[in-house]
Amino acid sequence: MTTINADSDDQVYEEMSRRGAAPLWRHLGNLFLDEPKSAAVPHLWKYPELRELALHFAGRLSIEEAQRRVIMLVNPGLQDPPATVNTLFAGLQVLMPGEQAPAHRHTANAFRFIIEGSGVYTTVDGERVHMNPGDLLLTAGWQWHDHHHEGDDVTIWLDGLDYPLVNMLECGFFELFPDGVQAPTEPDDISTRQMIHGRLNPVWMNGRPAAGRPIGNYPWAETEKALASVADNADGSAHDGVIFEYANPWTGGAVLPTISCRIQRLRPGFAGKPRQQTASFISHVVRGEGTVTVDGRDYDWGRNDVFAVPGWHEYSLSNASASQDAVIFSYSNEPALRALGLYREQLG
Ligand code: GTQ
Ligand code: FE2
Repeated sequence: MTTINADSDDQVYEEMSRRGAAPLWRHLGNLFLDEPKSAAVPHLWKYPELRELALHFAGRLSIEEAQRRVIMLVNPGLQDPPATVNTLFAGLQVLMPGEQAPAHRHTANAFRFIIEGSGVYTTVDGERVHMNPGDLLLTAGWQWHDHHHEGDDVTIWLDGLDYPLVNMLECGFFELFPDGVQAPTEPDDISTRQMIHGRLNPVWMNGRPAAGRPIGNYPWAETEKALASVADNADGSAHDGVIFEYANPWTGGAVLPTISCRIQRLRPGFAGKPRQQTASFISHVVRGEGTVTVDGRDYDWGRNDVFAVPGWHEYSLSNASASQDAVIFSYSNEPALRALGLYREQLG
């Protein structure tokens, strides 16, 4: 039995630490904040700068060596381990004609939003899913996937993953596919062709393929049709303009358990009201130019740029153009927060 000197608190604090204990009264302020304080900071990445870096390595780093040639978008406040916002990652992946990235799977959920290129597909659990600019492709956690480029142009897409959350939860698993490349076992693009109608779900498909990812690709043509069809007769949200969430056709909810993907149109002259939310999000500009104002600071974005807004920062979006729409793709961790009862927002 150890004895401690009851006359000296300092010695007792040291002994407390040796015994694997700590005084809550010295930690309260850090452990129970009045409100969230993000380690991540708001940040804007300019596409031309990232593209130049990506193409440099496309010319001299083989896909065999790189496995996946991805330029990570690292938040200045989240460098170790690197992440883009607290629970989410963004990267720009380059695939050159003739290349294929080895088949693998991971528990992290992933998607790709295509920026440029054609003639590319990803085989997802045996289904070849073709992609074109503006398409949203899903790879839910633990689905096998390998990328193939059979076209002639440089392909670049935005990767979104939730590995920062998965790793924080210490639930990360990764596996290489035994033969390197999956042989197709399903008709090409079958999940998209059967499921994209949204209001007409094929009953016999219920539960297959993996219920987590019923649609392989949300094609840009469908997305653009939705944006165009409400263009002139809906005001949308005062904060976000006309905004749609990509939906899982069976549940009507977010496309991945931890990630909500959205597309929004800011009309010419749109000036969004400010809001803040516990969810963190990352946005990719499909077209147009505008500004996101975060905590009073302006970040001016243009085509293909990416910006990150960590949770609980007040932000607003605007499109200063008098004639051009702005269209933005974004993804957030809102479903994860909602599932845990932690989603809050404050509307300005
Ligand atoms: O394309 O499978 O950006 O596994 C990071 C991890 C992309 C991918 C990333 C990945 C992938
Ligand atoms: Fe992957």
